[in-house]
Amino acid sequence: MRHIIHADLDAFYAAVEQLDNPELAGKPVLVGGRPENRGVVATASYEAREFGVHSAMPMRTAVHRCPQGIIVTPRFTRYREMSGKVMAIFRDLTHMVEPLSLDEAYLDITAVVEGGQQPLAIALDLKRRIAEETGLTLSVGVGTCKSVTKIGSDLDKPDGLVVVQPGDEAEFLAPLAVNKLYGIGPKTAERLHREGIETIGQLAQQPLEWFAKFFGQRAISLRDKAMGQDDEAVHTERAAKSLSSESTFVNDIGDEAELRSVVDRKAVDVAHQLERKNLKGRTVTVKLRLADFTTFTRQSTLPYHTNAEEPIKEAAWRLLSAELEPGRTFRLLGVGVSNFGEDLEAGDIEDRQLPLFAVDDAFDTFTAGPEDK
Ligand code: DCP
Ligand code: MG
Repeated sequence: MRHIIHADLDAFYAAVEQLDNPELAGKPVLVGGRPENRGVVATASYEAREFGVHSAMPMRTAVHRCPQGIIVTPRFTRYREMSGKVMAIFRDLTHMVEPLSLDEAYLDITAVVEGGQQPLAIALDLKRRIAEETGLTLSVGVGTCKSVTKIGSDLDKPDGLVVVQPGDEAEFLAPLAVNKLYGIGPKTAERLHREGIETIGQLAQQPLEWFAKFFGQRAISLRDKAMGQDDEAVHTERAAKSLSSESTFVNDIGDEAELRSVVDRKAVDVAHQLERKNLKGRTVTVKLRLADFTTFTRQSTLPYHTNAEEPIKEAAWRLLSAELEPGRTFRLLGVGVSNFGEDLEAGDIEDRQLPLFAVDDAFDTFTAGPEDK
């Protein structure tokens, strides 16, 4: 049996801002772009969340709901630095750490438990160390599988601690809404509601044939998750699933020719990385950050694997040029290639689209780039 912790910092960017500027402590803090620039909220302190503010909301709406909110511009370099400290504390407990983003990771603590410590004691100790050594608060879910711990860490935020005892997984999940399950987004949840399925417990009761019909290829994995029995290991080795290159600009760029030359440079850089590592990829992704900090990615899959400059340049430019609008300027631009492999006989190609930028800032963590801002 595995013992796993899912750990996630509370209101991460906002908590760092409150830590670095004690005047912000206890106040509603809105981290993100300015409302007059059509900015969005990256995160809000829990004080601000009481007013109904949340991540990804337009800053204009946030200010409307919470007029006393203090707007702070993100400082990604500082967040990466704090993330490094937090991950080092995780790795001090176990080398089996799988970071999911700057503020979130799975930890496999099986060996620590087998060494005689109780999961609850391990979790309390971890929360205490994070608080003492970084000043941040951590929410933790503890259990025997990833899906249960991920849900657990979110249930009791902020400063949360949820321990699900071995054998109690299904009972723990049963009353929760289906959309809490990783892999069930709003659209799938809506389809499930139409079938009369609201809770994870109702979902778990469905026969396997029903899962197969409803979810296709994902049937087994979602059924396991709904029953609290998923068998996913904590993946420590971040096997290179993508290579990328990005730059943050000192001055935002809107000029088409200038953007084209940046895209070309980034594409060439990625092509060289691929060549050095003897890899070829099929999926080309561009990552874009607008002047207001809105960040998004666009990807396209080529009909063949490549590490040649031209097709990567071409695909990246096609993706970017679709995003050009009069007056729109870019603060950051990245090009990535994923979906590695060799070309097989037609029909043998398994089209696995790996999420290149699964979590926005994971990209920032694993690529070197010039200073933000
Ligand atoms: N983030 C972002 N844009 C989003 C969501 C998150 O820029 N749409 C950034 C800001 C967050 C950080 O990522 O501080 C971590 O994301 P979380 O989802 O863990 O959110 P928080 O840590 O802010 O809050 P909590 O985990 O307490 O809900
Ligand atoms: Mg968090």
